[in-house]
Amino acid sequence: MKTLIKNGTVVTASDSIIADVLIDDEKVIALGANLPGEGANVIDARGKFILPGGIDVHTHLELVMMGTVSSDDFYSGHRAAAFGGTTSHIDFACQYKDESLKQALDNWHAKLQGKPVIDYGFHITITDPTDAVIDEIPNMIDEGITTIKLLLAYKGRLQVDDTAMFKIMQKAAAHGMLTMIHAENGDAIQILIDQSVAANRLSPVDHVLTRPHWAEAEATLRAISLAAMADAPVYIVHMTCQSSVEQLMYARSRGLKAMGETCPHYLFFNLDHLRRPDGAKWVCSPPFRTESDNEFLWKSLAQNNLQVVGTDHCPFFLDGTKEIQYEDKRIKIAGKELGKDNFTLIPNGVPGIEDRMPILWSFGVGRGIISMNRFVELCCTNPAKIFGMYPRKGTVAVGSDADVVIWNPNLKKTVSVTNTHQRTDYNLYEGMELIGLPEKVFVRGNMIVDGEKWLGKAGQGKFLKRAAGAAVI
Ligand code: DUC
Ligand code: ZN
Ligand code: ZN
Repeated sequence: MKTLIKNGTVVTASDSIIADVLIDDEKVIALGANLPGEGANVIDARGKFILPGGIDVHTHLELVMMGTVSSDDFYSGHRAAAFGGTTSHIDFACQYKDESLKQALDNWHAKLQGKPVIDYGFHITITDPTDAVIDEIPNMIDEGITTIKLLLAYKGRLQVDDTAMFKIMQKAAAHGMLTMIHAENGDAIQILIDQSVAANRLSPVDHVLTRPHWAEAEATLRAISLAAMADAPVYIVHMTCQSSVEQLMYARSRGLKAMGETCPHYLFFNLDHLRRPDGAKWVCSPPFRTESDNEFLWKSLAQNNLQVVGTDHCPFFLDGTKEIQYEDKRIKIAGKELGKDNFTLIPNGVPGIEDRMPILWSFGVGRGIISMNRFVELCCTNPAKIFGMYPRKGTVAVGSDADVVIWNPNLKKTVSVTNTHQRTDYNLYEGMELIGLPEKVFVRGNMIVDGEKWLGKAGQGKFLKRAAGAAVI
């Protein structure tokens, strides 16, 4: 089956050119002027942009945590992603105590049975780093897993120590794998949490106050320094503030193989949001900082001091005692109300898999902070390059998978939980005005979103085996 998209402007990380795009089956087979349309479904994209499908390298779908589960599963999360222009994502297969990496991976593959609509991969999160587990790391490459995630926070649950971090970075680097770090000092944070609880300071804003930006700055520099000693590439996930990004800038100015990601919510919100009556909405880790940090992150994206925008999509209902309607089902999942009297019990995480590209387009490209090409680089191309999927994913080029978004720069929407598709009961960006939205979305040549129409089918998404030895940007 052929599709010809005519007269649009193809936007890649480096160029914007008016060209037709010819798709045959799953691939882009030609780009150019006046391509022949015989036998093809022809779509006129005049006045619109043709972008590579977005890649979100940081998501947590149906993640069991804090007495509940993140409320988007591998079907609803994919549906929401697609409506926002994202056609691939990488989730985290988490190895828990006494499990092998292979067992963890099998558990995550099993969760997806019959559900995926967009393409997906996994990072492996190591939380029980025994010697046997560290020896198992290279085997992951045959499974298509080339990235390892470590958390330096969540003491007693997920946190690993410096011995493990260093050994894992060495092992990963020796096999061309990338180590990703959740950088917060979990030891200091746990003391601050204990002190806050003992003093009866239990409200949502205390979540922020017990996780200071210094905890992030310290852990960022520590991770980068160990990576330097291990001669390993390192990627710091969800960076929130000037003090940690400055550590990354220092490392990069010294030629270290260090890269960083931020998420859209860290560009907009600050600790005052946690003081609101619905403050639990905004509880995620690392937490929101200040308006000055928001501005610093925007600048960092523009100046390539950060390389990727992911989402850390990990939604929870604000009031999980009430059902919502999702497609043809009534859904009720315990959420943030679990911590209504104690911030330490509020499930950490916010939605964003659908919001990422529309929000970044309207407030980044729309305000002239980043160009369209930089937008593509941050949301599509750099993720594909850093995570071993380029040029199959992350660009519009002959031979690439036909993951394509027809982006209409004139479409407008006021964001609301009622006109977005993430399976939860609120949207962080409620009321914000967007100009420029995805109109048609293709995954490997199949149109899965057409305006408001959902054409995706559970099961059509494919597992992405990723390559080791990927680029350091
Ligand atoms: N932070 C969150 O807010 N949720 C999931 C995991 C994480 O690190
Ligand atoms: Zn994290
Ligand atoms: Zn995360």
